[in-house]
Amino acid sequence: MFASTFVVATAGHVDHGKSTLVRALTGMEPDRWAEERRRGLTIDLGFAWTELRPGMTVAFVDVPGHERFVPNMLAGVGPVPAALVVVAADEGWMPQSAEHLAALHALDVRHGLCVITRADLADPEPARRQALAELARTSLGEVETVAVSAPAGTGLPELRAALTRLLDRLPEPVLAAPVRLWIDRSFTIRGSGTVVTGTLAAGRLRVGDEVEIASLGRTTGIRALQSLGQPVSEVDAVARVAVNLRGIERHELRRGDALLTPRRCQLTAVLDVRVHGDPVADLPASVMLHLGSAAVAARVRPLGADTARLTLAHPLPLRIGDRGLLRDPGRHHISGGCTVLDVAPPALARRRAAAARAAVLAELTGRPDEQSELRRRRIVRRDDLERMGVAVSSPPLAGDWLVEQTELARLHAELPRFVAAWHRAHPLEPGPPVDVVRQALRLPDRSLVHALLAPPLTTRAGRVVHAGPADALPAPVAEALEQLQADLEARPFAAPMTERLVELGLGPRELAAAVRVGALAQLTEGVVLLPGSIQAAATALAELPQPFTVSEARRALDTTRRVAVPLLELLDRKGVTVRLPDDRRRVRAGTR
Ligand SMILES: Nc1nc2c(ncn2[C@@H]2O[C@H](COP(=O)(O)OP(=O)(O)OP(=O)(O)O)[C@@H](O)[C@H]2O)c(=O)[nH]1
Ligand SMILES: [Mg+2]
Repeated sequence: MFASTFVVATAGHVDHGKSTLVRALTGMEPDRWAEERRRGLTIDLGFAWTELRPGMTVAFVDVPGHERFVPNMLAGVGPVPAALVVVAADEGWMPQSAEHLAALHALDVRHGLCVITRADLADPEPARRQALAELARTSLGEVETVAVSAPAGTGLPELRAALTRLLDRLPEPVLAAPVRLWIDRSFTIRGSGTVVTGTLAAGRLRVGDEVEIASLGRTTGIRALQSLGQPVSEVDAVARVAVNLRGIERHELRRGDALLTPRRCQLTAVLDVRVHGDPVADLPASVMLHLGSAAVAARVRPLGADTARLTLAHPLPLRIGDRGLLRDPGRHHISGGCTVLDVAPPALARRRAAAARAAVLAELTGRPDEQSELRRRRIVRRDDLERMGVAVSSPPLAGDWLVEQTELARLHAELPRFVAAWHRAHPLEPGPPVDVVRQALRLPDRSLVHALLAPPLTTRAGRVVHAGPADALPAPVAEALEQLQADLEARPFAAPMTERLVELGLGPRELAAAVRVGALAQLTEGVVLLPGSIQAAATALAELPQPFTVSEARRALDTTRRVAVPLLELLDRKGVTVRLPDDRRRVRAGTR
């Protein structure tokens, strides 16, 4: 058995016996305030519980039926996945029965029971028939019904049995999930400080855990925990919990705030939703969004036929797939439910952006899906996706950066193309700085450039370069090449003489290897230069008055005919220079 407690909210018209029923089932008083008991009217949420069988407890969140207290009712049912719809036998289906059912439907509550109360005052059958017909049209669908009489105690054993069957069908909580505890009450206990209560729907809380307070963006420690009136050191979902927090004043927290596993939930004031219920075009420009135990004013910007952007008066900790309710408080009208599609949507700057956005939203399901999010976001941090409620399984490319597959293929192709183009534009530099590559590929982080590099590209001294041939050659050859590089620093076109090559241990085999990996450019037998020198020669020759003779070229390059003649012939073959009938040459336009 996964969890020992389940939470069920009551619902129904004022005075239909919700609190009386909870009292009869639990022996506890759900009307906590003296004023409630004096007036015989529930004003705020009440909490009570009873063990149905060993190891299975049901906790009730008892809500007020009076239409003035609908916001309190919504805070009660918001975080709870099951409902007990209460209808009095002697009054039958009433306006608040309908409004409460509309709220449950908007919130997509799928598990419930229908209880016909006050069965001692009238035949329960007509009320039962009507209630069942109303419920059948909603997310609750077909439910069991039980008729009870609180004073006589009739029907209570049957109700306990029906509740047991209901709880057996409820989905099991995910204990590994991050905590988001919607606060429904906060109070102070002398000597202990601030205590908040709520329904823990998923995850686990322990004394000593750090929790983030959504509205404050601040973390604090859990000093003590209670569940169902008992002190506990840890508590698993599903549970009613009271959390004693360190260093928090009572006025800093209120209903609608939330305790979170730190850094695991996205706080957002802008979200895109799918609306279920009234057409989006009929929504008022400003509504109340009820979600969890929170109620926050929201501006509505219609996007598609059933999608809209909501801008909240203050941010809430939200995830993809969260279900909320939209209400027009002026008209006392529940407009419908809404499913959160995106908690980090792009800004809509231009008019056309809204239409494009509507097309994107039309495809979204509200089920957090890694591949769908990756496709739209291309590159995203794993933490950010997880904060939105997405379970991530693909490995990050670098750090915690995830890159979508086709985007990855595009980047792998684009990076060498960019580096090659950059080389053409900057022939004398070893390669583009990493940050230049990052910007050109529109990557959010330099670590991604490093991760995208594949041989022969690598980084050296903060630049993307072709893997140095020195990396691929035997150590003695690589060392000899480094010395050669030093020799040629001052006079890059003074090719080493045979004696120097012998001295460096660069025989024909070593030279051939160096040429093969591109570490040396061979002009002719035994005449080698560094590979960059060919491009440098072209650049230098282009600066001469055109056309020029071999001697003029030799002087410009500060070298001898042994090098100048084969070098010019190589440039002729590459099409960099053109040899004229009088043996002079000119640099072809456009090759600089
Ligand atoms: N005869 C009879 N009276 C009942 C029964 N259940 C409730 N009542 C009476 O109905 C009245 C309203 O009961 P409550 O339990 O306060 O109703 P409620 O639904 O909690 O009302 P709100 O919370 O204000 O919406 C009280 O006077 C109860 O004594 C019942 O089974 N039989
Ligand atoms: Mg009541």
